[in-house]
Formats: sequence, structure tokens, C-alpha cells
Amino acid sequence: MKIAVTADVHLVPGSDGHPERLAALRDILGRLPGLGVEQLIIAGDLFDRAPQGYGEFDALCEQHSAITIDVIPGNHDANLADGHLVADNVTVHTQPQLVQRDGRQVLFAPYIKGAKMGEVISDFSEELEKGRWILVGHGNYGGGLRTPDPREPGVYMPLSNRDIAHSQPALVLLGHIHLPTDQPPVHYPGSPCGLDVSETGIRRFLVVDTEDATPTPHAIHSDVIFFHEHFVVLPGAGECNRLREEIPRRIEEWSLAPDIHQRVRVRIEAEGYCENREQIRNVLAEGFSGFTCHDGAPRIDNLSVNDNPNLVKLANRLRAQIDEVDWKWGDGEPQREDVLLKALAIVYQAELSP
Ligand SMILES: [Mn+2]
Repeated sequence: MKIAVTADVHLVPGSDGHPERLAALRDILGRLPGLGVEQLIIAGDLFDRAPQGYGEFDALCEQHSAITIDVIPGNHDANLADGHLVADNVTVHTQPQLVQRDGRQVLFAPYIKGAKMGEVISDFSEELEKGRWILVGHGNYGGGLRTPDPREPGVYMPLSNRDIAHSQPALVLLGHIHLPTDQPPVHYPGSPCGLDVSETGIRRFLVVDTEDATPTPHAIHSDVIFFHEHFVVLPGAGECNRLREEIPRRIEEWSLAPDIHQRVRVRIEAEGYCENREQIRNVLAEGFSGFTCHDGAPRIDNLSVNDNPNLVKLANRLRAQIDEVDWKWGDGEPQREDVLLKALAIVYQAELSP
């Protein structure tokens, strides 16, 4: 048996309520019959706020009446109850509940304020078949990611490595972190449609085969795909040409089929120092002209003009040196371009001080 998993849809009712989020859910449901999937789990934060009636969600579920939908409340919709949703194929698990799915135990652990995941698991510890059971919950794994979710500061219903070592789930499926994340046996499917420009790229849902408890990602065809491209500009005669070369590389990395280019909303940002801000902005606008610019125009607020030839030379030498340094960039550590910006700030502040 195959079970699809999503989370953090954050539906908002009403005409101005982000129809692209419901559309992403519609895409998932529409794809399931073709994948041989008859069940969908939504691991919390289905709604941005609860409780509230949401006729469009009810109607969508009723259109897919052959699919069984299990929902747990998350921290955003902690008060969600079964009676709030009218479709017969939807079950809201408001209490921790152990169910059987094709001979495999699935523990639904709804978000409970102030609780720890380990406390819920321990209530079922005698029944759980170690190495075989599946946990569905909503909260933080470990101390959270090293790069925490800016939308969700703090720690919610934490699941520790100790909990995992002790109770030995075969698979853990969590909502809460919107960035699709795999730290086996823990998997966050991530939000099915980016909630804002910070949630970038093509999103996914997971399909779990109960046979081997492994999740397989499937790309979601969402109406909106966010990207954020940030450029550090160094002054000099080649400043525009360097950007012209870099922009197609960035677009290439999105790996998008041309027919979905119109769904892209890209934030374009340039920072650093240049000789001509207007030209830089025009190069950026032109380079991304095949896409919708998220802010209406490239953001160049942090791009300054400086054409002191000595500093231009110094800045470019610095960049060459930083490019050669082989540090552990990213993953909680500064990125290469952060270091470059700091170095540039020292160079250019030095000129400003008396
Ligand atoms: Mn959420």
C-alpha cells in the first residue's frame, strides 16, 4: 500500500486567501490515483488558523472521495477538530492514536502545546513494534535545523535523537519545517507551495510504500514557484558583463521546463559596490525578463557607487583570494559571498573614515 504525505499547506479561506495553496493540494490529490495511492496524510498546519469553516477544502476532498485523508493539527491549527471539516473521507486526529495501515503501525501524534514528542511515544511504547512503526507528527527534530525556520522561532513539540534511538521507528514523517528536509529516518515533506519568497524552488510531496517504509519524493505542479537570486557586485569595467554571464547560470540551476516559467516569482537582489547602479539594475531586469519579478523591480538598496580605481583593484584582488579559499561554506556557516561582503565593507569603510 502507498500513502502520500504533505504538511504545512497553511490554507487561508476567502477570496484573497492564497488560492495557490489550495491549488497545490488539488495537484497532489489529482496525481494520487495515477500513482496508485489511496491515502493522504496531512501532518499539521493544513490551515493557517483554526478553527474555521472552509468550504473550498471540503469540496476538494469530496471531489476525491476515493482517497482517505488523515489530518493532524499543527501549531497553527492546534484547535482543529473533526467536526470542522464536513467531507466524509477526512479524519482529524485530535488525540494521539495508533492505527494499522497494511499491517504497519502508524502513530498519529497531533501537535500538543508544551508537550514533547517523546512523551506521546512513551504512552504507546509497550504496543509499538520496534523497527517497523511509523510516526506522523508536527514539530522540531533534534535541536531544530542549524538554519532555523524564520517563520517559526522557538521549539515546538520536539523529537530528540534519544526518542528515536529508544522507540526505533522505521520512519518519521513530520510537519512544521517548511523546507523539504531528509534526515533519515526523519523526513519533512515541506510546504507544498511556497508561502512567501523565502520558500523557494519546486516543492514536493512524499509517497511512502508500507512494504519497506521508504519515502519517494514527487514534484508538485504549483501555480507559484518562488526564487530568490542575490548577487554580490564588484566595481570595475566588467561589472555588467560578469552579471550577464552569471544570470543564465542561476536560471539554469532552477531546472525548470520552459512551460512553467510563467509561474516563477523571483526576488532579484544586488549588493556590493559598482560604478553605475542604473546599468546594474537594467542588466538584472533584462536578464530575468522572462519571469515575474517579485518586487516589481530588482532590489538594489544595498548597492553603492564607488569608482575609486585603487579600491576597485583591491576589491577584485580580494575576491580572487576569497574564491581560492576552501572553507566549509554554508550549512550554518557563512557563505562565500557573506565573507566577500564583509571584506568589501572593510575596504570601502576605510576610504570613508578620515
Ligand atoms: Mn507550518
